[in-house]
Amino acid sequence: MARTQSKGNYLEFGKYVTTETPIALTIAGSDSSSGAGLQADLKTFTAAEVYGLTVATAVVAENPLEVRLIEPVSTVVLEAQLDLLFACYPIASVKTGMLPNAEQITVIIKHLETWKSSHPNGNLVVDPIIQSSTGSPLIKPGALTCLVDQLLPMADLITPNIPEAKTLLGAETTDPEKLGSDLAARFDAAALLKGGHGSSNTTASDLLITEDGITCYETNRIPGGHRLHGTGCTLSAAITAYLAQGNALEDAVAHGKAYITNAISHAFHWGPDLAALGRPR
Ligand code: PXL
Repeated sequence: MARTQSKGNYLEFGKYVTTETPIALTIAGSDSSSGAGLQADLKTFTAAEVYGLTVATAVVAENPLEVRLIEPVSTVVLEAQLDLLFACYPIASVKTGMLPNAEQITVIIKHLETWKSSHPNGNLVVDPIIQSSTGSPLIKPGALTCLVDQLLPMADLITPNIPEAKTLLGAETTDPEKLGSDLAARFDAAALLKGGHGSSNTTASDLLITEDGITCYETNRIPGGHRLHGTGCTLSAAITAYLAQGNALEDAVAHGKAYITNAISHAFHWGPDLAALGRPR
């Protein structure tokens, strides 16, 4: 595919960005079923009244039952998207989701370093996606080291579920408090341990660990909620949106938790095995 020429001076263009609406960027895979990935992120940004930008890392052909095929985009395509968006928009917060390989992660880190140096208040939320809810790997095994050693130390907030936290730390424990504290200490970042995979049948607790301590966000478990895919992506995206609006981390997480609980309560059900997160009201 031919590349088009640059059409102008983007620094000049940036001067005319006058909107008050905060802008959030997701760097993630495309989920054809729109439950997870950048479709989930964009829907969430929009519902939270933030303007959402999307950089696609991969096309994932899937439905709620099966991941059939994954096509990572080339680093050339990735870099063109990142170049154009970072050059033009005043991005307040960035979320990363599915990052399929180390080459992509290296390119993304380069852009995030430049963004962070010019946006000291910008927030980077890293949702360390390792596999789909149907069990398909979404990152090459060799790229995990790059994610852990290079991207996670740049994050302001890391949002794993318990299995992801165990893999990132190479830990055996399933204790969310221990996993969260170890992540926060190792990466000098806040960690939100998402409780969807927790042991309780009645409550869903997410634990936020920061240098100020531990906050538990607990709601009643909504029957059938665990069958919806994209709940983790949606929670992290909601937090990213609320951070872009200028909320403090603890408040952004509280609003994000309310958002995902509401989206699960209003899930769409088309059949016994076919459901999706709904639109919060
Ligand atoms: O839910 C994890 C996830 C994230 N990103 C993409 C996905 C999935 C799950 O399938 O497809 C693109």
